[in-house]
Amino acid sequence: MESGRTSSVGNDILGFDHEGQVVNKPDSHGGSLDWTKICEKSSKVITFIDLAGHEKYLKTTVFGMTGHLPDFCMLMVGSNAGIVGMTKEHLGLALALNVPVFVVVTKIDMCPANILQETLKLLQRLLKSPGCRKIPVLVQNKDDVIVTASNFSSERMCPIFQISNVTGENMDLLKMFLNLLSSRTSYSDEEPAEFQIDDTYSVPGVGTVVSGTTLRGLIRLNDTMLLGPDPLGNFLPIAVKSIHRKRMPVKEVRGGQTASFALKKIKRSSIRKGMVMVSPKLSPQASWEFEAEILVLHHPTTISPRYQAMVHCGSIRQTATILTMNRDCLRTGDKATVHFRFIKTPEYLHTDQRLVFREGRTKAVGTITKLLQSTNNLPSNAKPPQIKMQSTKKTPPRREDLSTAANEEAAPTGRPTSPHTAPVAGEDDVEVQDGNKENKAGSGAVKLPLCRVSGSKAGLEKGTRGGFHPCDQDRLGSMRGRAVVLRNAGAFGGNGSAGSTG
Ligand SMILES: Nc1nc2c(ncn2[C@@H]2O[C@H](COP(=O)(O)OP(=O)(O)OP(=O)(O)O)[C@@H](O)[C@H]2O)c(=O)[nH]1
Ligand SMILES: [Mg+2]
Repeated sequence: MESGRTSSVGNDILGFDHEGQVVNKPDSHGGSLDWTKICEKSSKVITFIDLAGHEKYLKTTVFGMTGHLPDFCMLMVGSNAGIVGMTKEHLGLALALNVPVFVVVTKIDMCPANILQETLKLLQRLLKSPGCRKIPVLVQNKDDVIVTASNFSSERMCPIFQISNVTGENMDLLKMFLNLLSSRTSYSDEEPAEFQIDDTYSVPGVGTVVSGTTLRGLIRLNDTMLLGPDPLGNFLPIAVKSIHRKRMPVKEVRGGQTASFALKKIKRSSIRKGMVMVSPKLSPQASWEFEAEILVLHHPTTISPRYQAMVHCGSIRQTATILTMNRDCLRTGDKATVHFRFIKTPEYLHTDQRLVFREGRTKAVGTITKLLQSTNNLPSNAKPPQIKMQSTKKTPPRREDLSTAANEEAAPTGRPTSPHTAPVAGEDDVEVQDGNKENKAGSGAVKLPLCRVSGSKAGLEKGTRGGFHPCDQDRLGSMRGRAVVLRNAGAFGGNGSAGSTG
């Protein structure tokens, strides 16, 4: 992980061999590690999604948590700094999204004993508070690691590690814990595929590339998917011409995996975060309005109808207005059924999806209970579309017309399709790896991507940091600064209770 103030969603991977030893070794220059080598040698690979600790980047951090399906959250606490505002903020977010949390207290090499004890005391008090209802366990030895790792997914147990990145003290315990964790989610290839887009790129010589997470099902090369919704709520057929995973071309991706797709004949500007690519079997519908059960974690005064705030739901980030609710107004701690309406464009939603509703210091969490206004028709009071799909037709195709549109829009004409279209231009392609070839490891290992990594990321129109492409995260994420998150599809599927940060 890079040091310095993190402002975006970063990535790194940690590989374990069959004996549970970390395979990562810094290269001779002490620089970044080679993902190809890590994956080759590993039985299990954990991906860290590094999120920003600073308040200024909270919006990005919320997106990292809602949009990257973490399995677990590793909350980082500086032992000297103690429990700061953002510690509570990030802990509250993990609780609200039902992501199990473990805490790593760092910098114990430079912390006086009494301050460390004070930090641990406050931390345990916070975790036990009514808003969290966790069972904190100070991990002191290998037995503690085994006990906490085997009970961790229960969500209530919260292991606390005390480490130093400088002396390496207790790092063995943390590594052992990470190796023992297994993914909380399992996926079936039989389900119709859904892929959520969390970023777009224009790659010279390749065209538009979208990156994101496969939420379920299996997507194969040359599959035709429906991309949308556009501002009118329509979905456009699009053929999958190339797939990359961990910067490597693959033939397929499946539930839980991140990937990027090169798309033909579509402008980057017509694709936005929060759009999806789904199997035509789903006959997807976009919703302008939805109903959700929400819990207000914090609001300075009261929330009433016409209140607007940013809704985060999966990779969707859009302002929504409260149209009605089953109470006159909402204060901190209140629960209500609320009818929301997006202000800009309809979105592809599911019932039971978790959402975060926030604006400044106001925060609410909830679960979508009903989809409303789910049609292709523009409601009469809707604003005119602001994003143009690159359709040759004046009117976007209705669903019946999609097959024709598919031929017009998705069939490659002109320039031949490169088998190596990638978010990374000019990289040296290495051996093509079937995305299917996973889980080399035996028992208990997280279902792992076997991946190859190559080359530079020159040519990316949009910058990434730390030498890693944002689409390369998988499974485990790191919220450095304050937390690490492991990917978890269950994070939004769950109905569990939300906690306030107390
Ligand atoms: N002495 C000591 N220094 C540490 C330790 N861990 C990190 N540091 C230093 O603390 C500084 C900040 O580390 P980062 O990893 O960038 O912190 P961060 O939590 O990612 O910060 P944000 O990205 O802003 O959230 C760096 O200078 C590190 O070298 C530790 O265990 N002991
Ligand atoms: Mg950082």
